[in-house]
Amino acid sequence: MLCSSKVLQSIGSRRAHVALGPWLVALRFGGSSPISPPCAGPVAGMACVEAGAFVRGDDSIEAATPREAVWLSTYYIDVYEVTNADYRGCVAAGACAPAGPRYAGFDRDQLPVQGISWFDADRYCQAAGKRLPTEAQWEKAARGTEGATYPWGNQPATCERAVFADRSGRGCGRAKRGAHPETGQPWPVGSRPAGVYGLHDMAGNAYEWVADWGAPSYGACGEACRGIDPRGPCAGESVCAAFPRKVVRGGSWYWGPGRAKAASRRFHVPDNQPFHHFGFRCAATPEQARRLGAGSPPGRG
Ligand SMILES: [Ca+2]
Repeated sequence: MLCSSKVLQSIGSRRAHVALGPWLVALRFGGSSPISPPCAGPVAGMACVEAGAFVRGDDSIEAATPREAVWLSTYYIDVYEVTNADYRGCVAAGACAPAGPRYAGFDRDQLPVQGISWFDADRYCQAAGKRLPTEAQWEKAARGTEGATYPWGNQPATCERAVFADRSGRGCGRAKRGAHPETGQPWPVGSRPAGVYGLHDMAGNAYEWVADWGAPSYGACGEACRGIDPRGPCAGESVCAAFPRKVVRGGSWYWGPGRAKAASRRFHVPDNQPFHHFGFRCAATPEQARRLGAGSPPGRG
């Protein structure tokens, strides 16, 4: 990929306080956008997000400031949250550590796996030939290029669109089994219509780990969170003493519509102590996607 200093300066000096129409993208990047491979072809269970700029952040959410343009290379991302059945398959194959939810009924096959650590999630994605999405990749996949509030656009969250806590209760009124039914519970993945890029449950259902360490805001993160393909503090390396928490995104069945916003951020230590019911989905580079069968002739994938 070509990452000229001119392009970096162009991105860094112009904040996106308005929508990024195609003509505006051309102006913003001076007609010299970075180069990235195109989508390599379909991969089962994944969607491809073409290279380009998107509006990241929200100036009404302190942790998500400032709102500005970020440019991402082409990547793939899972259409669904990883399920209990998926995760158990990885454990059975000896590639993942046993882990999962603690509440009654939360372990059904098609519910999103939850209650795993960031390390468990990272290990699963690697075993699948993928990787956790960067925080920026996750956000672009959740709102598209123009800075929408939710995966479906700017209309309010409803239980027809997402699994979250509304007036009917947590989990859209789907009671938890056993004690404390008011806690609610998640729904099988894909219970709600697909949003931008054809992805399900980017708002609500399971909270989702992403790759990045979490600075308290993008401003506090600085250059590591700006420009082209940002990877967050410490470039996502295995240790980051200054910012020891990872990021989870998208809200969940337990929380209200504010946390389900595409720009909302939450932080937690990667070993998941104290325990929370967090889940995840994986992403892939175009190179990984080719190894997963993208672009192969029918019958040879
Ligand atoms: Ca989710």
